[in-house]
Amino acid sequence: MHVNRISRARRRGAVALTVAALAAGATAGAGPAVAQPKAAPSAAVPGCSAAYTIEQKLSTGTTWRMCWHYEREAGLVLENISYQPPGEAAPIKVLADAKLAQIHVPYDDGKNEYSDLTQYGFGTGLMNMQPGECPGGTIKTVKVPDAIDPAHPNVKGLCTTTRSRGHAFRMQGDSANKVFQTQGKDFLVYTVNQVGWYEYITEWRFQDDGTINMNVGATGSLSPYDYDAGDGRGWPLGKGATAYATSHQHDVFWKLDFALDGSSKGRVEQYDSAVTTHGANTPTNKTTLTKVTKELAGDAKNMRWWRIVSATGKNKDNHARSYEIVPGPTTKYPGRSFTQHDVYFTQYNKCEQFASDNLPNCGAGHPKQVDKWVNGQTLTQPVVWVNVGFHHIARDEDQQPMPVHWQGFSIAPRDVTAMNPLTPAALADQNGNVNGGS
Ligand SMILES: [Cu+2]
Repeated sequence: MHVNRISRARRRGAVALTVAALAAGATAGAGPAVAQPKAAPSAAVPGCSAAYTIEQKLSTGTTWRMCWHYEREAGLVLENISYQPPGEAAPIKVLADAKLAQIHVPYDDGKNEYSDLTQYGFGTGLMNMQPGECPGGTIKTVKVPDAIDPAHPNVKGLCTTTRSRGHAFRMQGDSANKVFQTQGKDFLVYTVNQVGWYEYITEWRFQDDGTINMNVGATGSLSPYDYDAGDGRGWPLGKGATAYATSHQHDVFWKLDFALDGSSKGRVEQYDSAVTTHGANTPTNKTTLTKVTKELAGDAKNMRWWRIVSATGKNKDNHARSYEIVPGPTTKYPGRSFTQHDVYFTQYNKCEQFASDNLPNCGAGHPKQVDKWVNGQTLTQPVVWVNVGFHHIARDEDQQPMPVHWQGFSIAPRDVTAMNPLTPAALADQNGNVNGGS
């Protein structure tokens, strides 16, 4: 997947044609993409001008607001992200800063290991998008620092659009004729970045119920330079068994700086549940809280989860607002110490920007990777790093183009609002123990 720039430049024309052809095909099936006029961004997002404001009110009544900017290595950065569901008078701030923190790609044969963000031009490889790849949305122009093509630093590369996601909820009332149901809507923000032969889709999906999904999808092409016929560390592609695409791993890291209710001083909590088979009648389950007061390298486990709790904000039920980390499917790579854990909570340090191969000069002796930053500091301003791995053993279907393979995770609101943020008016009094049903 990684080649020198000359080969890559030679390849770029062909890739562009392929994308154009795909976009045309998709458009024929789904109808032409229509750019919807958007209301001018309000001044509700502090910290950015109108050009760097993203604001979307979904048809279900929830508004997401944020600022964006673009960095040379990390690519798209989202800041001051807030969520305002129906019934909330003001936006609720969720995140101060959210971005990718590394894509680490070690090959199974031990010959190559890449840091795509910090060494292989992820950020500078921002791709122009065709209208058909941002259906119903708008594509913003991004000025790319040190663009690969210096004559064209302005890339139409940031799509914002909306999508239906099926049922947000369903509940039958007094009779089959009275059904409360809502079809959920998502707000999407995404870019496509080329690294060598691969193209990474970085997608941020903001649901109308407050959930945020972060995913990276790898597509494009397998690298023709990473075929190896003989060492047993690949999978045969093409006719017979002569060309073996070398197996490899994609470890994607995200960095999230929470700022629930505007305060970066959140608390981290870990919950574990233990099931016993020795209950009086049935198995019992006991959930215990462990306060994470010091930096932690955390491992996902059955019946374990974490949340970030607001230091200041409460919902209308007088419960502290929080966001829960919902892990995605992952294949953890044991080969490097920074990939050996699923989540890291570190005390905020402006200099710590990348989960591995950290670029800023943080002073002599300051480690370059996230696992080494976990060294016992008290967590008063936690930064959350999430590692999601995918072991890619290529298959015949990966040619050509390679179907998108996704990896990612979510954060979900826990007690951010006092009830379901999309509760119909007729059910608005059903909070707590609803005696007698509805
Ligand atoms: Cu791959």
